[in-house]
Amino acid sequence: MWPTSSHPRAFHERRQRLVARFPGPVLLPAGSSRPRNFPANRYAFRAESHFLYFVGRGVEDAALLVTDGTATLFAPEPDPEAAVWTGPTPSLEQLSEQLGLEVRPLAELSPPPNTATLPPQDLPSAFWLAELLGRDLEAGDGANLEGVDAGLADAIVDVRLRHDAAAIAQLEQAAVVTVAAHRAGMARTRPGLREAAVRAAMEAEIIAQGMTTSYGSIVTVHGEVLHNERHDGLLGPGDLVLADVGAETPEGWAGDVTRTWPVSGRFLSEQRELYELVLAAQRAAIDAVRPGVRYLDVHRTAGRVLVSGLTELGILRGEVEELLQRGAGALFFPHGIGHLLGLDVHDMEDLGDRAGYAPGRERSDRPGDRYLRLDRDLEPGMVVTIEPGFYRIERILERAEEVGELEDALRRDVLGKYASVRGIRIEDDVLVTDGAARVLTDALPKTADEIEALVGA
Ligand SMILES: [Mn+2]
Repeated sequence: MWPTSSHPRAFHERRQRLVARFPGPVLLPAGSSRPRNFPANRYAFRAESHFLYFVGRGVEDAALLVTDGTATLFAPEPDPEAAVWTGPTPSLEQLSEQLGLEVRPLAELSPPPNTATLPPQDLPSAFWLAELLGRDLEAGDGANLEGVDAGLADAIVDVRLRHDAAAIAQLEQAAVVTVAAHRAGMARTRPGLREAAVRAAMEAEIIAQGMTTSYGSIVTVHGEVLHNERHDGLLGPGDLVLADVGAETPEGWAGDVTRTWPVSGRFLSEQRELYELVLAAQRAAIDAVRPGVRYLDVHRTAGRVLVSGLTELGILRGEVEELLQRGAGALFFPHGIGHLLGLDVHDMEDLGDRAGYAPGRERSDRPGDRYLRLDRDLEPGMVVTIEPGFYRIERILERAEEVGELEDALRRDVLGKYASVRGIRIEDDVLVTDGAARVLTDALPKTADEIEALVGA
């Protein structure tokens, strides 16, 4: 699938929705590309998500000003010299036509007093913005906003929280390519390869279809390292590969999917038992995704299935509700059930918990719950990930201060039989509708039998 763009009308409507909630003035910077090691060698430019949401295209060093209900894009004039190196860039008139938006030279930008903004992620843009607005701004400090900026952040969260039709179409495109990447990864897998070869097969699919990855790919036989960034491990015949890989559309919308599969193409029986338990937890959590349901309860639904299953397997002993009360689930599932998904893989996490947590709700300090990135009542149009896991994490299981009084509930002899499992996670992208949830990444199989048929095939 070669990605298609949203109609300019979608961005006009988004700007109107912002103006209705926050009269302005508002200035949203696109940001700058960041140098790798010297100024001319740069990472690929990826615009600030808030800018992309209202403009639709990353225009480097540009800024969107919305004042008196009117939006104007201020953009650098194309440098004729740069055309030699980077090819022709559209004139400001052409840009205006393509975006359906008034475009003026950046040099003319003069924001009115008390203009609200959101801190960009890169340092030079933050300096530029601070000077332009005559006040302090720190790059990436969106979690600590005050005054007019906090009002703008709340308005933007309210606009971006529920996705419009154009956004859902983008997320669907990201999902199609993400699914293709996972199929390619499963097909490429065989014993003796390095993790990097599987990662390459997955990312090749994403690049070949005109997209980029939406975050650093996790492709590892050490799934117990939750955000493993290494790809140098060898695939052993008895290993499970955990791949958490997502595609991003040119408009910036993310896919975020995890699958876990056996290198040999056949799950060992203990691997299959735990795989099916994680899958049952995932399905129960997806079934719980309905409008009005509190996301914390979706998280707890998955935890209940996991703990109940672990008592049936004999890994935990005790009464399920009591084990849950005591936090036993977090021994093997220490992270949250998922997060918001949109332009950011953790959507609007640049604004801290302002997006993920409903007003009046705060992070719990309980093990497991404390890493939950979202605790709102679900509403139609929200897209969330559902990603329970089971991990044998030495750092947790081998430390008395982590296990604590749960030692009596933990049957280490039984757990020892599951040594062939280091980490299992199953993740899909789920749209909240008026009724049952719609799984955007449903085309990617996840039963143990289906997965076996795809590996090495
Ligand atoms: Mn995720």
